[in-house]
Amino acid sequence: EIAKLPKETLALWEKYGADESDDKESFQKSFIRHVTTTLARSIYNIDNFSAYQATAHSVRDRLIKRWNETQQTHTEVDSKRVYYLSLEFLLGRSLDNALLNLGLKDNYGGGIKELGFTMEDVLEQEVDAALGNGGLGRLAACYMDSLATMDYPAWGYGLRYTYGIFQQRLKDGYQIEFPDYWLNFDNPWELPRLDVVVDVQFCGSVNRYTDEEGHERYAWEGGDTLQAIAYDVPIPGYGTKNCINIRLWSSKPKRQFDLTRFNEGQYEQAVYEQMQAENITAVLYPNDNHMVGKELRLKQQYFWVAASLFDIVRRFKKSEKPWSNFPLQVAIQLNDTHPTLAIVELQRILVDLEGIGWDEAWAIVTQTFAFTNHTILPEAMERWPVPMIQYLLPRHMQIIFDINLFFLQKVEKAIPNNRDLLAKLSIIEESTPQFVRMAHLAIVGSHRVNGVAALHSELIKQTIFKDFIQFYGESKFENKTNGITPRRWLHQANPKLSELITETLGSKNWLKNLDLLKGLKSHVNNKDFRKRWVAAKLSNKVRLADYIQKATGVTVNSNALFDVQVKRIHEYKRQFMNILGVIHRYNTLKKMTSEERACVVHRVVIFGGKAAPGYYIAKLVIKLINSVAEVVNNDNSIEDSLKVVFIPDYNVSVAEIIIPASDISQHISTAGTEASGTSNMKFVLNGGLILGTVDGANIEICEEIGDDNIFMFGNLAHQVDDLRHAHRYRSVPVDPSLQAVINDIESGQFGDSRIFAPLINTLTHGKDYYLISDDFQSYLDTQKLVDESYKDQEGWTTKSIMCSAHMGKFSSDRAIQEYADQIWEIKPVPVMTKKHI
Ligand code: NTF
Repeated sequence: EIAKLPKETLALWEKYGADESDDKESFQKSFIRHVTTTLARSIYNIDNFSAYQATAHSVRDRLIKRWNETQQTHTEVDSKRVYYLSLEFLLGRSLDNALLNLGLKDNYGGGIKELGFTMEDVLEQEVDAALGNGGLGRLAACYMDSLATMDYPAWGYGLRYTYGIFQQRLKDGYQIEFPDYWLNFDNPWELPRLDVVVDVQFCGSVNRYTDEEGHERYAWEGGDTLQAIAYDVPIPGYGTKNCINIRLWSSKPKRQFDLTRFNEGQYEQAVYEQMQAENITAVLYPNDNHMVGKELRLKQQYFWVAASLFDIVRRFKKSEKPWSNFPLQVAIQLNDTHPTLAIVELQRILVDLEGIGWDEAWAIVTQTFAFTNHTILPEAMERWPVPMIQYLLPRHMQIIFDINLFFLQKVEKAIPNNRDLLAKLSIIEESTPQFVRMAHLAIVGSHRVNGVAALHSELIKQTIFKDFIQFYGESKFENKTNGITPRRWLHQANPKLSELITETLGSKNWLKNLDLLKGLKSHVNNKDFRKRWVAAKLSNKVRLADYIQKATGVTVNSNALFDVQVKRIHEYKRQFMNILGVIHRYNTLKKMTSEERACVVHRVVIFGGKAAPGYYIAKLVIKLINSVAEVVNNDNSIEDSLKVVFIPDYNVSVAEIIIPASDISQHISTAGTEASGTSNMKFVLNGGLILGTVDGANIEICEEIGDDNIFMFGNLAHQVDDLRHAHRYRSVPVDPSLQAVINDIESGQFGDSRIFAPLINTLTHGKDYYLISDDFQSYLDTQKLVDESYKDQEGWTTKSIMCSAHMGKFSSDRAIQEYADQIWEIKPVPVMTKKHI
């Protein structure tokens, strides 16, 4: 239609649509324009927050340009796209990241200074976008950064929660939760697409009919209809024009008012229904590695999946290609089982709405989807009661039964007369009521299944998915070791070290090719380089010490060894073992003479992380940490040799301060329980050492950096079952040091011991499911080794440098490259710079 416009009109678009430039003066102009027009303020009433908003809007203008050009290019080229379906995107702050990825930081930093602000203060104003719990959500965010940076045609799909992960505060050492109303002020990082609206149906009934060609068909009719509204979040790549999109759906009632009800005087009822509709995307479920079977959560999942698939199918249909081309144009990645209903929804669209035969439709579906598993913990496996699905999604439940029937028929044919196997493989768990096993549905409906670290990918084949190997063989199951984006987790979070690396290697290329870090090895003996390496770490520690002072009131010495464990609080992650070890250390220090104490390495033990609000034992661990901290930090007799802090409200922004400042970080999950871990990668990339178990990605990190540069301990995954079995025959822990620590707690050394009884109980009476007792001595011994190594500061510096230098593998660019080549079969599409018409 553009062709029909008069020449003069086209000329105007071209003239005024030119890029706003990225120089300092252009920024200052746009800053002042946003202050006076967007914010309706003036030089007389502008504070740091308004300065943040004006800067953000100026960046947003430039992001939108790139975003538009990217989408236009993708539409024109129309090559295969990947859609990353994730119920969580833990993006954190956007301004600094956008400034760095767009290459605007220096000009904007200088520009804002002249306008009377500092970039640091301005950046501090932004609230985190915290639409995720932990590793799974942050992984999705890192993957979007890599997809954008590597020019892949990719979209993310998620939900726009009104409340992200709760804010954590501490009261008397206990966690209390506060709602995270992050949209309180305007959010410059989203583009509301009030025109992109999708109807989503719930409940109703299924009616059978015969179509004109005499085929039996099913129609899903009646029930309630809600609307999904799109909000687009631009994700800029680093050093490229490419800027991809995360589309987040928000729920709205279909009509503003139910007019009949309104007229009948049922005003309250009409408003109530409106509220019900808005409820769906109101809040992120705050559980990590744990399933809670709430109906509202299932509604969230379907609402999100239905809107996203409608959008994907609509985009595909525009190209007017035949349906058989769908898997050649579309790859859909399922981030855990949360979006598994997408498999059923696509089959429904193809069979019920498009009239495609079942088998042909199913071939399209299975070639389109791939599934990532992120946990083997049994309590995290999603299972939904059949009656609940039947009520909310009656047609989907029928389709699930059919998928299962045809699948089990194939199994029976391939492996006859094995009823036991059929029961184990079935998508339906034959309990009362019946349950749908979402992981089974995800495996059956995908062409590829992957775990997130080498050990984890092996373990899923030997445990939870073992029976599927019998039918499919091994080739459907593979490994894609997780990765992290070096842009946020080194360049942005650790500017001093980033600068040193760039200077030393002679270019910034390492930011797009992390393997280049190995070039640091030849500088490891260079005095000046080492000095600057140590100085960068120290300045990061000073920055963290300041933060700790502000957040907790505790003063810590930046020259002490910083020992960090920050992650969600969970029994399998064993923060409990860490604090038990701290008690052991404290009581050892107390028994020493002043002279003996003068020789020990001073430590600051730093904890951070949220416990799910309903996870009683995890919350008690937080209380114990704080009770121990209270006693230790106020005991002058140990002369500053030990400090313990719990940093409240751990989130992405806090992680950016903590991670670069760590000397040693703890990744001490019971072997075989942590699928991968990704913060382990972030610490080592920043020159921090690891104290860890032989679990998840720790193993691969050890392979890369060498076992001289990591402290590993504890029992191995293959020993866990036997050890657990052995527990049944004992009433107290086997380890004497552990028993001594338990006695200390029970003596009341850290306050009323009755509070901690339920926690101590998890270790005794044949339980200790996470093997704290079995690993305790090995843990203490290895801690001693850490102290000894730290005394040799030169040796430590060498380890620190070697750690960073060998971390190339753990770039999310490497992970995304593997997914793109081996699962999605997509190619980069560089953005064509367009005229503005
Ligand atoms: C988490 N899983 C795992 O617990 C981590 O080990 C892993 O690094 C991340 O996924 C990312 O792969 C989950 O959060 C969930 F939901 F699967 F339990």
